[in-house]
Amino acid sequence: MRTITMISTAAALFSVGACATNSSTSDNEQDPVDCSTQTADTFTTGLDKQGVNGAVDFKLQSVDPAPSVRGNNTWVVQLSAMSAGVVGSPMDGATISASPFMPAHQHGSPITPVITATGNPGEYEITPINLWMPGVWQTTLTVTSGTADRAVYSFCVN
Ligand SMILES: [Cu+2]
Repeated sequence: MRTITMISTAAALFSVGACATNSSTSDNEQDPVDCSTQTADTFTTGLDKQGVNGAVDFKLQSVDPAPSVRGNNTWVVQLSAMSAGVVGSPMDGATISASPFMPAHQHGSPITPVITATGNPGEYEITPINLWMPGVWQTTLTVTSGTADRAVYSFCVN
């Protein structure tokens, strides 16, 4: 009973969030979005982002499916230490989190991704990246071990 209550409350919150910011029917959860009109990253293997603090270099090695889709996605990212703008050694044993966010509606995703080292130097699998609504999602990858840093990957899904 308690569990059922919590689930319906969460569902209600997401519904309210989507409706409250709807200015047109194109923002509706059910409707596809024309991603060609949206500003977002285009995935290429090794898509590189330097962390905002200049301490970590992020390379998105793969997205599955590619391109990203509405629903659950699996990403692989490689982290390397960075100093004075120069990319150094791969970072093993890093503590990472990933949080998808939809800026148009100011909401996130209810599913927390699991992050696992792949065994390749500085490489981690992140799954699921849950992009549950059509539109642009900004997913922030945050490293909290060592010098904290973060980078944002932005993808449009339908
Ligand atoms: Cu949304």
